[in-house]
Amino acid sequence: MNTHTGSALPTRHQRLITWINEVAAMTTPDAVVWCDGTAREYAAMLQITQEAGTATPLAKRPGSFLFRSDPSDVARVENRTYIAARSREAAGPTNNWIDPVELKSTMKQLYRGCMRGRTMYVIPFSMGPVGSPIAKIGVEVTDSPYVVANMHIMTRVGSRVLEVLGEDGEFIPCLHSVGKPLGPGESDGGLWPCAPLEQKYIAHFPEERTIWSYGSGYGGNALLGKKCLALRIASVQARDEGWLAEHMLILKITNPAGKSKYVAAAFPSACGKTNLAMLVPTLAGWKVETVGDDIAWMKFGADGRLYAINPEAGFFGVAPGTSPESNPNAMASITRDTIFTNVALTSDGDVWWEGIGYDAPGTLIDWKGAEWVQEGESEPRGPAAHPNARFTARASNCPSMASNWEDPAGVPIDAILFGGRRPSTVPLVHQARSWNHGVFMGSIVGSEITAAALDLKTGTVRRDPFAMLPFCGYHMGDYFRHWIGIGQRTEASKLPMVFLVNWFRRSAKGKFLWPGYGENSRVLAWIFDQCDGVPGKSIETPIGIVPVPDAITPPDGVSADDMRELLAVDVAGWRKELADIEAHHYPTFEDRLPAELAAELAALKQRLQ
Ligand code: GTP
Ligand code: SPV
Ligand code: MN
Repeated sequence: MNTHTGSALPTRHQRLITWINEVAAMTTPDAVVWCDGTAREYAAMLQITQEAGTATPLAKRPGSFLFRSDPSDVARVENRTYIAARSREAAGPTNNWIDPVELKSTMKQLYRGCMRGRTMYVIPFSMGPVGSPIAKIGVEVTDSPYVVANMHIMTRVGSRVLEVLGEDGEFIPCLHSVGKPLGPGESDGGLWPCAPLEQKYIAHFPEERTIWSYGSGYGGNALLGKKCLALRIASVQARDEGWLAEHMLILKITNPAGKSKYVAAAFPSACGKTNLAMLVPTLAGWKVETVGDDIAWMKFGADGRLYAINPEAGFFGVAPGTSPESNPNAMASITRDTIFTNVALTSDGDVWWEGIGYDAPGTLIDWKGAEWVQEGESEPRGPAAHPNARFTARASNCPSMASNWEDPAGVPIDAILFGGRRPSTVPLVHQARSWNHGVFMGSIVGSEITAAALDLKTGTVRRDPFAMLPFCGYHMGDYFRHWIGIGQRTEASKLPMVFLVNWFRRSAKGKFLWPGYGENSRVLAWIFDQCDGVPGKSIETPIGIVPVPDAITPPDGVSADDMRELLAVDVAGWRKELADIEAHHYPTFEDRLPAELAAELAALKQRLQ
């Protein structure tokens, strides 16, 4: 660490220094610290937060800490997230828009003096391996030591980034404040600092490639390399430069013969990316390894294929539902050096959450800091862990990482999966007939809303095209067009095959028909063979290519009837689906909806007659 006042600056990048000075003049912190990314600095952040009473060390997990956020600051806030492009049209119908000049003036008033009583940290970070040609550099300014520690895990932070930046390299300025200035002698009193909802702004200025975030300390609102830079800003750059920045996991799958393929999959928030990326196959002889669990940047290689890299260095994973049974690799990743947020605390200094695989050991402290016991309570109480409770863990601690996960050249993608939580209509798996049909599939994805966004009603199905609804930095109709265009830039045989999957079909009684998790390897194996053109495994149907009845062996507990239901083409359901897309979804994009997608919709309607 390097204090602004004491020693020399760690950079001679004049634009960066000028920006930092401007921000400091506006926000008036007590001190400015340039982060160097060292283990010592990480330890110092945890020391500071421990002393402030916001971090609790976990006796059972070395180097690990629990944070409890303010109950109002537990997830992304989509209706406070803005794409402040110069024109409303550029942000499109699916993004919140404010005129950038107006938004800056509003936010500058909030930023004025907002770091009083706090230290301002300057975090130079790289998305992607430091110095690699595909990596992007950001500099996050924040008044939250929690954010500094999380950025250490999620990105590559430190002096090496400044070296690469040199004296005039490109960087994306990311300004963040929790929005809670302190008066003289005032402290946070052990509470998580943040601003009230109506003062929260997660703002993106796509033409300037700048991010301003105010008022929240949580996840994607505050760790600005993730959704803000690597998706919202990067999607704009990707559009301009002919590549893809996507809300996708990346996995490597190896069949019993030792042949490997790479799969990228876009599912909406809290719909199974981390779990699929770390899957332990139940199918004998198959192996899955992890490249990334949330974000993929895909570019064409010299051979005309799409290559993907994971720009992150860690996981910000959903805790509830994570157990040794469902995701042993995640459980192994979080045994040490992990930051837990909004999980429950046990009396012996361990963590607990709903779905961890065993009963709560005695009385817990729940995510709100209150005593909590699992049973025998007369008063109804909420869950011990918030449904969007998260762990922040280093990828390097995850046993399933592929040996080449940091290869700057990326990995060649054989298959792209789309999916979401659909209780009905959408079968377990079906394959697109062509690239454009695959883009159509991505564009119509619907999913039940989860707890990953604070301000939405969980459980209701909404359209979440490409799982990018909250993350696309420009007009979604143009984004669809960009995807169509990607398919025209190379030979069809070099494009990934596209599939739509659904692990979340429910029976009439409301139970999941498919056990999911490791059993999803059965579906991955079918996808693998489809990519290899193995004959006899599939048939054409009106909605696309589906497995023949015996191509996927049902796992234990799934009857032949269940299997038929999982793979059936529900003609009546699809007609309703298409009517909804035609009446409510596609009209949203007006004249920016690519003709190719309107044609796919018409052709599918025709096939379902
Ligand atoms: P974000 O980090 O928000 O982008 O989420 P994600 O897409 O990585 O989702 P994640 O893998 O963390 O899963 C979210 C929730 O879905 C967890 O509670 C999981 O236990 C549950 N889940 C994941 N995979 C499956 C599955 O195959 N079947 C079922 N029924 N639940 C699953
Ligand atoms: C998501 O919501 O898709 C996440 C969590 O991955 S956050 O980082 O908060 O965006
Ligand atoms: Mn995500």
